[in-house]
Amino acid sequence: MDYRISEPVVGPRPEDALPDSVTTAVKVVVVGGFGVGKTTLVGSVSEIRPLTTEETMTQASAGVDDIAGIERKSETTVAMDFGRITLSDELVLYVFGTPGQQRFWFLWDGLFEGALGAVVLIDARRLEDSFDVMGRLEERGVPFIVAINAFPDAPSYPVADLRESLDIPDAVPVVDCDARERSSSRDGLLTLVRYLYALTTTTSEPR
Ligand SMILES: Nc1nc2c(ncn2[C@@H]2O[C@H](COP(=O)(O)OP(=O)(O)O)[C@@H](O)[C@H]2O)c(=O)[nH]1
Ligand SMILES: [Mg+2]
Repeated sequence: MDYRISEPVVGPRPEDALPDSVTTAVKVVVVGGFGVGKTTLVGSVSEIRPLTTEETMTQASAGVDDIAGIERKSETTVAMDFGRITLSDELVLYVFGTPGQQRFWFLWDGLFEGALGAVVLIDARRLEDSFDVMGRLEERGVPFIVAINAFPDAPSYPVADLRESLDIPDAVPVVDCDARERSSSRDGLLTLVRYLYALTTTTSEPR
């Protein structure tokens, strides 16, 4: 067979290089139920082309992934999303998105290794999906903030009610977010970073 190299091998793009000033890299995870907007958030916020492993939903997940209310979604993330955002001259965040469905929990061990914290992304139309995710983060001792993703027909609960129904500790920040907006997604990540920083500088327990 005749093999020819038709394209030069493409190396990293110059814009993907980290500035020399960066001294700290922090790994964080975006986690949440099916279709809450994890891939959207990582994609909107990432300054490098995000890595996303999406696979068309098959019959295998029919009835397992509940698509009531999100009928147009035909893809679900099988493994993870990955992106990067430079928050200051010195600080870069590596953002991993991972599914919250219980059948993907086997991925969590590797993915959370070295992660300083998590954003729990929530669709207010399906609050119940986030219980398991937050419970599991608490078990693992991973600090997290909660971001309510803005879906047009989602009920808008007062934050106090959300805290109560989801049993979110007072110290844990709860923010609104539009995962499609870079600045909003960035604000969500900044909230997490500030919270993590506050945890390291206070003596009190986070919950
Ligand atoms: N209206 C609205 N739609 C969103 C938002 N974030 C995500 N979506 C849509 O919701 C669907 C599921 O998002 P996706 O990021 O794939 O969810 P994932 O399963 O958590 O990765 C997609 O069709 C997105 O376009 C948001 O903030 N607002
Ligand atoms: Mg996804």
